Amino acid sequence: MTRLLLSACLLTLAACGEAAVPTGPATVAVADALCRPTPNGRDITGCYLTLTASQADRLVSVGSPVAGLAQIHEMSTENGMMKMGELKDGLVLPPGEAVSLAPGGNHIMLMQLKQPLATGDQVPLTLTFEHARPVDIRATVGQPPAAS
Ligand SMILES: [Cu+2]
Repeated sequence: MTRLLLSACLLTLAACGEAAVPTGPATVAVADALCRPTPNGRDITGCYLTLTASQADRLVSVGSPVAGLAQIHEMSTENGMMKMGELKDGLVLPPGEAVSLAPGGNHIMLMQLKQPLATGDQVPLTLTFEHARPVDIRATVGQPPAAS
């Protein structure tokens, strides 16, 4: 009897847990947006930031007026070589969990840059999500802290 009661309580708890998921408008908080200065003569650079979605969401695309093309990239290892490629289905954002795009991992790739990016510049980025409204941010240009 005790065991039965206990499992009934656990079931109720699980149900309560699910009901506690916020049902308000989907939002995504963006922090620590940073783009690397462009290497000499290159028209390509990487940007990093941290995304926290209020509900399960997905970063589907990125745009910037300073770049002809912006993609969400992932890093992978192939035959011992680091490679990067586009995340064609976007980047999954679990609810309430901070997802970092950081050196050595996922990043935003800006290509066909219309001007060089120097330390201290601001880069406007528009992030588009599956559920949340698009977010406009300004990333600061600078060197990311060395990966630990
Ligand atoms: Cu890349």
